[in-house]
Amino acid sequence: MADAGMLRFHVPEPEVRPGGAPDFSNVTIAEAGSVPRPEISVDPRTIRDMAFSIIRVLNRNGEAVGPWAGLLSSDELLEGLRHMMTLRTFDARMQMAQRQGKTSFYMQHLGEEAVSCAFRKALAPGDMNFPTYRQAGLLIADGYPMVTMMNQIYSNEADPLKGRQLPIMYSSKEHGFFSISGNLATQYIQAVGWAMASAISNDSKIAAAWIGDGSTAESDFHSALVFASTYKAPVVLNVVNNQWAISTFQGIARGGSGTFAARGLGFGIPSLRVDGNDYLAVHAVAKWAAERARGNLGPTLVEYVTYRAGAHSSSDDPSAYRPKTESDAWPLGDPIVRLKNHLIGLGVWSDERHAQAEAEILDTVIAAQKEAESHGTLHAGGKPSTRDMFEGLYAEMPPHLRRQRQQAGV
Ligand SMILES: Cc1ncc(C[n+]2csc(CCOP(=O)(O)OP(=O)(O)O)c2C)c(N)n1
Ligand SMILES: [Mg+2]
Repeated sequence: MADAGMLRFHVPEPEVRPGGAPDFSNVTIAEAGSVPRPEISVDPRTIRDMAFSIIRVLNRNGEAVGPWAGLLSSDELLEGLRHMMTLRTFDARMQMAQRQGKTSFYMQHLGEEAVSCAFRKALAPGDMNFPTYRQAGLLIADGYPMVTMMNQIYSNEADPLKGRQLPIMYSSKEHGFFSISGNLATQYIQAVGWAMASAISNDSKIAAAWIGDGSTAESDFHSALVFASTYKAPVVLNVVNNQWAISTFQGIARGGSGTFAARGLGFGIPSLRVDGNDYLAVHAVAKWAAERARGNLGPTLVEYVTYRAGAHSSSDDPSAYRPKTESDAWPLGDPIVRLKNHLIGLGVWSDERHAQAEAEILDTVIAAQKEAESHGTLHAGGKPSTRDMFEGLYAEMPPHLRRQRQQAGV
């Protein structure tokens, strides 16, 4: 019974703090293959329970089971494995480069590689992602050159963005990767607006919005859902729940809604949760949502349940706010290990081939790094020219900028 009288302020607390034993007993995980796969034209009111379950394809034995399985050939899965391994190796090298002072900043994807790598494969050419800083797999899986990514990280003379963006904030229209903005949640309103424009102009391209668990607390997230829902915008609304927003646990932004997917229900948006560490499940759900968008059926909200195994960024030390062994206790495992085991089970992969692929990928990443470093790093070698700072923004440069350029003597 509620007690009247003195009010108490409620602040959600994580299950454990540093020094405690990791505890994920509150994470309820559906058995692989147990969640049905509805038709894309399903009435959203009949699938509300999907916002509280987790769609999974790979079971504990590494087998692909259930109605969401069977979409990808073994060659496509081998390619997916290579993309995730490449992203992980790229991250490790760039994290090291940051420690060596070759760049000021880096952000890793450790443990979350399946989300962006598998999602990319559900899109068509011309579709547009509005990503955050933790979806570089969208570029890797689309064949964007790693050297170009590194040039951007080093802000060197070959940086396509000419040193004007924070390292890792890439941009590539050709690869459907809208310029990353550090202002989180802006991606949601922009993606929905872009999708609405695509529909208004009777185009066939769809948009994908990206946000982390913590950033769903921003009002942009909620405004975007209003527009997406009202105008049935052709957009996939992705929420990457990696359990943490820097040092803030996901319970703060989630509040009382139970899950992040459940946020979509009040808007009548079909809302699904998926095992974000299961390459096959991520791809299958992304495909389902993309088909709905392309078929004029409107938006879908997808929550990827995953875990940020690494630090938030090169400026962060997670041991200050969570147990050191928490990532080992994460019940959904590691996305690379799980796909590797699945492929071994299919008889198309082996531990030996995996080790060989790791070595080959490392060679490729190091070769790309050497090439990028020949164009300069943060403190050494070539830099973008000061003149570049004034270019590329206005078709006709306004007088005040012309004056500033003159003052700079460029
Ligand atoms: C609008 C806005 N507020 C605050 C920040 C500072 N900030 C940068 S990352 C971050 C945490 C975001 O967490 P989450 O959305 O869960 O994404 P994740 O880093 O876990 O991928 C915050 C608060 C920001 N970049 N933009
Ligand atoms: Mg997060």
